[in-house]
Amino acid sequence: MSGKCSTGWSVAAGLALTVLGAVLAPALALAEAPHPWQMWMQPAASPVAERFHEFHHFLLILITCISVFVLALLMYVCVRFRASANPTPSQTTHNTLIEVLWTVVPVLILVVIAIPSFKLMYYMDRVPDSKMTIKVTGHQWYWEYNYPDQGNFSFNSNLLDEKARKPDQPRLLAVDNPLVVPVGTNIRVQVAGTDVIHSWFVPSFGFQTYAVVGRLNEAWINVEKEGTYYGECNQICGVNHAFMPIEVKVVSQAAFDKWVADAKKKYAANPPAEAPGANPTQVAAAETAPAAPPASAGH
Ligand SMILES: [Cu+2]
Repeated sequence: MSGKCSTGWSVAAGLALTVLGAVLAPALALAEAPHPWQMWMQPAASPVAERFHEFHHFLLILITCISVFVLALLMYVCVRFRASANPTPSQTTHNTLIEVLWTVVPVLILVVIAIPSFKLMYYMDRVPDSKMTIKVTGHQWYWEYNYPDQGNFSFNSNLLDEKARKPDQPRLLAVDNPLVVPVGTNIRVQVAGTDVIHSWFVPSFGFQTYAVVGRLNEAWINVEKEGTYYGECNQICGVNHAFMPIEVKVVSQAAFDKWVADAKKKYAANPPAEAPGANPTQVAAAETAPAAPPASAGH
């Protein structure tokens, strides 16, 4: 299968999937959350997610071609060489040309897959010219968000109580304090954990990074459209694993600046409760600034 052909097909398939998605998802304009009977993936909202989708379509075409080819070969052999049509079977045991081909061709296919795969892996790993950093900390069972570049304030983000939920807020996805980020900005997202392994997963951002105790994992987002995006912890982390959703509000820079001014006051007056065990925010601060005073023992 030539590269040109596969690119053409993956573009065509991508278009077909997009049209199908648009037909199936009329309720939520460019849905940022999963919805009933959804097929395919949530629409891409970041450059990384767009590349994920392209790579997925390319692989889907490739594996479909391989499966159809193998199925056709099998069917041909079953029919052409069945006992009644071929009473005296061939005694051939070796064919050098075919053996070389069935070794070399799969290797070449793997190389064709590996090159864009590695390119994508490095692309999602390297934060291009980040304008700000957000620190995400997984707790049993909620997320803590920290804004080191905006005065280092932090807050906890918990599943919204059913009684507090408004009709337009999705059940089990809406939270009390969503993460707020500016639109169209390269944002470095650092992810850590305090108790067990969690995973910060927002499908439309193409972002899924493990929150591991004692480690600081990193990836980046640049959300192209304002809106509310939802995700979930996707590493089984205990009894309330299903109840630590992620809500991200993507707003204009001006709205973000205003939100930061308000949030600084709101969360300074009411800082997040200290989780049992090490607080990785303090660990990270101590690592970057060795002269920092030791963390105070209480509030
Ligand atoms: Cu979790």
